[in-house]
Amino acid sequence: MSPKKNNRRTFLKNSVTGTAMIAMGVQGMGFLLESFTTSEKIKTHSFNTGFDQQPLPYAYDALENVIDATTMEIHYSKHAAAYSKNLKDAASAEKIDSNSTLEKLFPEISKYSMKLRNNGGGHYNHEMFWQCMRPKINDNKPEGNLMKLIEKDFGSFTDFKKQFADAGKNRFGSGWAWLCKDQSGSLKIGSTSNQDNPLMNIPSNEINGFPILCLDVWEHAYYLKYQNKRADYIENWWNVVNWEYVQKRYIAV
Ligand code: MN3
Repeated sequence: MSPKKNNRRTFLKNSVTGTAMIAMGVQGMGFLLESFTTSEKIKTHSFNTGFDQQPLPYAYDALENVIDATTMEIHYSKHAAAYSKNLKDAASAEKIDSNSTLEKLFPEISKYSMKLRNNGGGHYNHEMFWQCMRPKINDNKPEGNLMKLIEKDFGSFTDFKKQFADAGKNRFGSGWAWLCKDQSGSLKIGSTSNQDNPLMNIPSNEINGFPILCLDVWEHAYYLKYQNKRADYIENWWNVVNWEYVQKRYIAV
């Protein structure tokens, strides 16, 4: 068995254990969380994602000069809203508890329909994507421990940005670029196609782990302002990354 396959199996096995722990309830289980691996903690962290859209954390025009207001409005109120609605339809048809979370479903998503996979991913990825951004800040970059981790795993912040941007640029067709935390706490970069994400148990996934930063590289995310120039969109996007949020996600798992 290849190391990659082995990692995936370990990830899935641990995810199932984590689900069982959730069923027991999180209250008063702090002493047990200490021994959790990353994927097990995913089930208990504070970023659990339900099926409804949360309010956009800023106005449609808050990211202007990087992402225009019209793109934001269509993206949030049409594209992302449709994923949420279709996810709820699929969950209802497949008799999934409406109080369940996507973090519980993704490690076993392959046993459900493509409608649930596409719309579950579409909803989760966008809910995370909105939080990963904030109004533009000059000289925007991570601080403290997160910057140290990035420098340890990628050499420098510049090298990290290049590798992440390449993941987005080289994703053929529609998909997402990701920065993930793996079970050892290391950072990894990869991309997924369509609305798949690194929490899903999909054999074709090139990256598994807990996502802490994501970038939508579907054309609907940038075409009005950037047309075919995906690289320019990514280059500009660094100015609006919410590094505090990324760090919170890293700490949560
Ligand atoms: Mn999108």
